[in-house]
Amino acid sequence: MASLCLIAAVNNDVVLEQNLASSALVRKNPDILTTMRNYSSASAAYNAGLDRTSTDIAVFAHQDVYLPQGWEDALLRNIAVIEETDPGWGVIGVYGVRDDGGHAGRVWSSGLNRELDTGSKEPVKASSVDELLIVLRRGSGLRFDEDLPGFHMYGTDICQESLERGHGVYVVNAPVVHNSVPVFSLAGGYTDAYCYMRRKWRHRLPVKTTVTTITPLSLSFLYLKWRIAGFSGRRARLRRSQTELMPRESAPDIAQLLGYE
Ligand SMILES: [Mn+2]
Repeated sequence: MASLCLIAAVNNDVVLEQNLASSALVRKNPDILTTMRNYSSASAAYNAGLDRTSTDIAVFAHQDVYLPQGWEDALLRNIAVIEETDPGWGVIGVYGVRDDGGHAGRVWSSGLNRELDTGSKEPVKASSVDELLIVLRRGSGLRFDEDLPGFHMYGTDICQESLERGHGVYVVNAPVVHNSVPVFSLAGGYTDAYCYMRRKWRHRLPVKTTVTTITPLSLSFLYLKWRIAGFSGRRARLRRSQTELMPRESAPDIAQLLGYE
């Protein structure tokens, strides 16, 4: 029955149960979800997940992502459209960066407290996808780079790997709820990943992610560090005021409100 599998790196069971595990797809078929715990990096967790599963389509999702009812049908329809022209595709996301640098996709972000929707209905060629959800075609032979430390930028990295090997990267219209919880900090780990990526993809710079642009200049790296410091502080203040001011909606309620299911 299952033509796809779901793989998630988990460090918070409450977040998992309230989001990814409460998706209809998982409730109907709990075996579809493989959870990876206690890995030192997202890449290590995801490769181990790949080795534990066998479906051609592997979906790597954050524990704080809720898949609306019928989401898998929307994904499979989009894959069929992509395969009409590109049967050798490598990576698909639900939100990402287009070749021209603009964003593409549709997702509810609880962290930003708004819906991101660029309005594209058809699959869009992309240069990077957001880590919230990454679809991999196993037949492409792609794997996550275990030399990339921590829990950041692995989506951008595997997209560069895919493009370098001639496998297309796309963003599709299959909206999800990203009930973002600050589980992994944007501090230390982020700059390590940034430096690794800048070294590894020297010949492809600048590389755009949905959060920042990886550039060759050290000045921009200092700027990023400064931005992240400010960003984390602002986020923490915002989150405090948000949690004080409004009750947190449940993921299924948000999906219903937005017409995702
Ligand atoms: Mn997340």
